[in-house]
Amino acid sequence: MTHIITSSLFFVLLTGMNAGAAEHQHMSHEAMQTADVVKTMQWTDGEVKKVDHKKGKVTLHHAEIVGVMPAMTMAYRLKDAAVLKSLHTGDKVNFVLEKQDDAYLVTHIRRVK
Ligand SMILES: [Cu+2]
Repeated sequence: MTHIITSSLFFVLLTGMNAGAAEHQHMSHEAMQTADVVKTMQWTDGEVKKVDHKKGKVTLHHAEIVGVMPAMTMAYRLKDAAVLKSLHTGDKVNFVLEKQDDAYLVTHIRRVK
């Protein structure tokens, strides 16, 4: 008799633990979805101020990037340095930044007319 009571108590404990684990997984999944939203491409308006082929950098004067940095003029490295060839001082552009380590990298850039 004592043995049966002990077993059912043990069963309740196990069930409780499983429910807790399921809830935790669900919370992690929601956190992942939030991270995906942050990664969504954010196009910013800018103007090319300088193209530095030696350093593989483009200096952009750009509008505020909400949550990232205020409007400023700043030199950026490009993910694909070959794109520099198609950029010229004075070009009006749209671009997307991606944070890599401590630097911001231009992953996408297109001229706007
Ligand atoms: Cu900046």
